[in-house]
Amino acid sequence: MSAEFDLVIRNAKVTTASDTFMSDIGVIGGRIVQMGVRLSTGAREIDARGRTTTPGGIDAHCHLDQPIAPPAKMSDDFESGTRSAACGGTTTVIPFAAQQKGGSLRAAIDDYHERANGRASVDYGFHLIVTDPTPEVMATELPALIAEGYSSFKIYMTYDDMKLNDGQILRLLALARTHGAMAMIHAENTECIAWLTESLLDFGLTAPRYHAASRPMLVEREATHRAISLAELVDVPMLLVHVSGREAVEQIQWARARGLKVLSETCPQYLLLTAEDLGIDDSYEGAKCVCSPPPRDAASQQAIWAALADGTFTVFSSDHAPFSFDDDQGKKPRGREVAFPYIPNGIPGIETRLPLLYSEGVLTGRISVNRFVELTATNPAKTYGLHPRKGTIAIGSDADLVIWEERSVLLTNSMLHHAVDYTPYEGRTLGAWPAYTIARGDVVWDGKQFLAAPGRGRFLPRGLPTMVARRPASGGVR
Ligand code: DUC
Ligand code: ZN
Ligand code: ZN
Repeated sequence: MSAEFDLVIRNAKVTTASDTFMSDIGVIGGRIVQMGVRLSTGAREIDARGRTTTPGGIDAHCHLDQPIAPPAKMSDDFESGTRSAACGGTTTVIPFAAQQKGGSLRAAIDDYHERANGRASVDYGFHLIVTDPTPEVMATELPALIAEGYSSFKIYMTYDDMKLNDGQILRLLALARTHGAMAMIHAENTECIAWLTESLLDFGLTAPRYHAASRPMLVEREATHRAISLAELVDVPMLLVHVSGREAVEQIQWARARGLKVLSETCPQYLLLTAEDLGIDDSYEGAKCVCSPPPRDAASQQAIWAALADGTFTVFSSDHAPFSFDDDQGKKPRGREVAFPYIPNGIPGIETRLPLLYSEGVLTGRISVNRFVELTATNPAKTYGLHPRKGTIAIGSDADLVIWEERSVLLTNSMLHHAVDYTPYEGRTLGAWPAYTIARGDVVWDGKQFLAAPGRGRFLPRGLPTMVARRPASGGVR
């Protein structure tokens, strides 16, 4: 008798954002077609043995093979980056196609498709980064790209080659409102950073640890408040990315208390690292943890944990920005130890995001396993127009699943699958790792080996965000 299903997962403790229950999961053609007990046979069967089974993770903020100014170059392309994602339980990634100043958004998208096509092993969508909102971009390109499935774009308030002024941001927020897109904002006050950087360099303070001193919490707090105010003026939901500290959290909670639809994201580095990881002396090792915003202090870590637990944060992403340490295209540009403003910003984390949060959040009782699912899969899917195809375990959804093994794991870079030469979490003991990662019904990680071929991942044109209700747009700016 031939099997009814391509794959049956038996005895799964199915865990969604709202429920936990025992079930078998039947998969045909990469989709979940049946759930219940004692399902009929599958061509392949996996016994989950009562282990927690969550939706595959969605990493809605990661950088892969993103072109940047030489000599820096990202270590991970779509092949190594999505391999690493799969081995850590992530089955969908949404990296960024960045417009070059003077270039078109369409050119950025075309270039990025070329980089991903044939290389990705898990499904992927693209956010846009708008760096040059020309009349053509605003009137034609961006509305067309939103309709084609690029339904979110990032706005930078800092970085010389990316930053937009308040007027440009207002116009982009109005465009997001009209077309139903999600604006993502990197909130740091660029003038404060420039002045502090200049002052530190004038005093000869160049070590990696001064990166944190050049971007104190106030810098993020001010820009967060300004971004909230601009979105309030336009009356549009928006999402603040990589929120790092207590003062930014307070701004978000203040906005929510006023009824504003402010969504927010945080990342593992703000739970687990502090500014001290950038160095307590002038050692260059601290370059490994140079990212923006920088990790803060213990009080901020507590505030970020509390905001993860109480519902303040919407999504939990890696902000994987893969620059190797001992590499002249990475943290040592042209082979040199450089002053902090010249260290490429970002840390790796696409593979460790889910195991770290499961271990440090769920297993310690700081968050429930259902909240874990909400933050890492369901809310990212709703926020970026992928739900219910992605982000949940339900009949009709893609069979993107993680079966968790709760066991002690000593984390070392040698066990990871990215192309970066370090992890900032080297030597930590975790309490869980995926026993299986299943992507559209394919076992891509079996707890020991990566099993997918480059190119199995498909591009995902995304719908409009459904995370928050919106007022119908009344023809643009009010
Ligand atoms: N900060 C960003 O805004 N993006 C990439 C990495 C980083 O540190
Ligand atoms: Zn950013
Ligand atoms: Zn980023």
